[in-house]
Amino acid sequence: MRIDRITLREIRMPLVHPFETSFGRTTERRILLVEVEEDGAVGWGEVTCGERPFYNEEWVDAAWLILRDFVAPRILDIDIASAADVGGRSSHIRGHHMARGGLETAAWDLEARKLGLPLWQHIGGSRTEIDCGVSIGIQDSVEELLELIEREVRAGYQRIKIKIKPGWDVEVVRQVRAAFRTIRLMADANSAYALSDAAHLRRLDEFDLMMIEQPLPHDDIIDHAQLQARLDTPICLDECIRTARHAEQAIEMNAGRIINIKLGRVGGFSEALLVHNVARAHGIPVWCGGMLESGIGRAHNIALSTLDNFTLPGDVSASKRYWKQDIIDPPVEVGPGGTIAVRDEAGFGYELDRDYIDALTVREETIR
Ligand code: OSB
Ligand code: MG
Repeated sequence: MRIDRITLREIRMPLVHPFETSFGRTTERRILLVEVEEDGAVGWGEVTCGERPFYNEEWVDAAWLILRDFVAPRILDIDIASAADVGGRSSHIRGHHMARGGLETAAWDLEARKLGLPLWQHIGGSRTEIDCGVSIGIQDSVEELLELIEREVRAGYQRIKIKIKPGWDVEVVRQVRAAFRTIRLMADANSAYALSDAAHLRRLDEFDLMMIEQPLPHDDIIDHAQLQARLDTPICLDECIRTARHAEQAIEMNAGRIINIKLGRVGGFSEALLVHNVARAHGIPVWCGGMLESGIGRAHNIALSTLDNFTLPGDVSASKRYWKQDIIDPPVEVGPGGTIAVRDEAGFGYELDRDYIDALTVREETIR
């Protein structure tokens, strides 16, 4: 492939409900979209970083500059064998996986469209529907949380993830479990604890959680291994796994028993495939995480989730849980059984609502 244009666009989209994690609350998303073009054919990607450098080091303004000043010059008007080689063109850049992943995923979409293949088939996926869970943020009261869970369980979602932090953890999980005795339930701490909290976290063992996600610091695989040795509940790693090598090391050390794969966090499809394969080779199940994506990132997540080792429900859910109106058509919908059916159109499989994207755009820059 030979990409002759890269366009960066920032759109603003208010969330239907604010989303709160241990590191903060989001009410309006700033989303950086990446469009790549080759001979008139285009592909689209989404940079999945947050508005602030709190989940990882990335945020929208930094991602824009990384792409414009350091990635684009390594991609434009250069013959690249295939989308699988796009990520490697910027692997000399330290970190900034989400910025780089926005362009990498756009290149995969472009390549799939040119081949006339659905993206999920192009990456080697085999599922025709994917299993869905939801991630529910920290609420003002347990009553509100219980109501939200009730609604999502009734909608058919196959597992419920709640966010925890010190002061909103054991007693909240106890009440949720008391109200919903049989649901598949898990908790995500987004790095809010330290290894010295091990005795406290052990109290979660009595609630039959599927897993506890990323309890300890974002970059500390070693402490997670220490903690896993003291917990019955499986640890799922999110923030810690930025490369396939990290996955290998974490698995070797027994730092967790499940891996959440996010396209952005690992820099795109090529590395996500490697993480998936490493986990599969070790018998470690994976699932697809979410970053409050617009329809574009959501469509990429659906494609990723069709790989065979995505055996647990992910955080990929219906557009309407996030947006009054999504930028893709149709919006992502979840059936009563809690699944999303893949689409057979070429590329990521949805139409873009270009007029709506234009209306949401606050800045745009084209690099040739
Ligand atoms: O840790 O999985 C996370 C949202 C923002 C940042 C980090 C995370 C999340 C979610 C939401 O859990 C998943 C989603 O619904 O997109
Ligand atoms: Mg997480």
